[in-house]
Amino acid sequence: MNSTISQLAILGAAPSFAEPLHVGRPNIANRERFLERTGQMLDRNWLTNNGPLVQEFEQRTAVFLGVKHCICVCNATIGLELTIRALGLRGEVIVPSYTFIATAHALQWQEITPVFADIDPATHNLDPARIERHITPRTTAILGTHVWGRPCSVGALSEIAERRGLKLMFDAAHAFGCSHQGQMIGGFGLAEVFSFHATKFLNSFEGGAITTNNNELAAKIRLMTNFGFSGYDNVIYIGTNGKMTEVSAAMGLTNLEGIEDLVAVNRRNYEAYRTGLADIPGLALMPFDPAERCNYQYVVVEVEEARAGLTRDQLVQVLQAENVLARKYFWPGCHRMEPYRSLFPNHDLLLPNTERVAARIIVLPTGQQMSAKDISTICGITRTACRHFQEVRQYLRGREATAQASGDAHQ
Ligand code: T4K
Repeated sequence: MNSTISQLAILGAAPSFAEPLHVGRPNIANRERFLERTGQMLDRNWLTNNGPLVQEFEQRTAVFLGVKHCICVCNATIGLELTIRALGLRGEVIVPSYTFIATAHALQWQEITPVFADIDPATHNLDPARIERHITPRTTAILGTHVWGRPCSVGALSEIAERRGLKLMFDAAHAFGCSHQGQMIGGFGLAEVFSFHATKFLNSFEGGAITTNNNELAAKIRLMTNFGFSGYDNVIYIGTNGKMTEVSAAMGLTNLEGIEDLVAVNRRNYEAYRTGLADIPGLALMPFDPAERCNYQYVVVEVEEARAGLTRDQLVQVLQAENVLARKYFWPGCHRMEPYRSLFPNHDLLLPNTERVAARIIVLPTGQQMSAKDISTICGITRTACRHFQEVRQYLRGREATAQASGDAHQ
């Protein structure tokens, strides 16, 4: 759908959408099945602590991913913390800054220093060529994030880890249902950690899973998830409460059963965006490898100001005025947030690609909430705003000047 400049909400028209369109609206595959499972759970009166639904979810997830072990947890942040501790990581760990803050915090929380390495601007994942310069005698591991569900350069990272005597694990929070060279993400490195947060491709309200092919590690993590208990009255490790509840597993299982439908919806939306944005100069929709399995959960657009006419931030303002709550993940990068900004004040100099990508990315709404018409409207707004970029820029500059003047007047 094409709109005209007079229809842009940023210039005073009514917003195109009466209700906000969010990035991260939860997907629910089959409400009736979920309620049925929840009813059975209440009848059993078994609500948490390794109940039958958690056990079933773990088994079916392990089969789906082709891994030996799956341990469900209450969220991926705790999952990362548990895995980091179970692997005995210390000192420094190399991570991307272009990731959600939880990746870095899971280390810092345990007084391990996250050392931020730059990304490959084409993949948004750790660039293997930029890792070795950060290795010091204190480095114990590499922690890669499969950003947007696109796999890290697993082979190259494994080679570096092996040659330099480092451990390798992955934050796979975005990557449930995605593959790398035909193998499902979940079995790479020593362990991988998925998020089943409400906003994720497969949600269990809050939740996550640690997957590994290592028997010893799995056994250790399983005990640590339950305070370190080994049977009644016997604690053998420091542990925490990382357990998933039964109601979360009921949602997770139901969504796992409906996973092909969830992918189909996301894929349909992704293709609609691809068609709708194709002819807008300066906007590049991030591609997925058609040879791999992919969950299409993130619709990621890179904005090149010189060709689009608008900056990423200006385009976000245009969309938000229309009630399209586009997001700037992962702006401004972990290294520009506390405590890392204070710990490493000049780290931006080492992360030129992170800085550049973080300043150019917009994530658009997808999932079951979106219709083809909604997406066509969003693409129409975007095209109109870019076509009339001079008027939009002028208006935004005027608005900023007014805000500045009224701020000054109040001082
Ligand atoms: N590693 C990576 C790479 C991650 O991306 C994440 C989480 C983690 C680790 C840690 O996983 P968990 O510990 O969370 O399992 C959101 C999510 O809270 C977070 O899980 C996610 N990454 C991150 C990318 O996005 P926010 O602060 O942007 O969330 P928020 O509250 O703004 O929600 C996003 C949008 O979703 C909102 O506009 C409203 C909508 N929404 C949200 C919820 C929760 C709904 O419509 N319904 C809902 O129930 O972090």
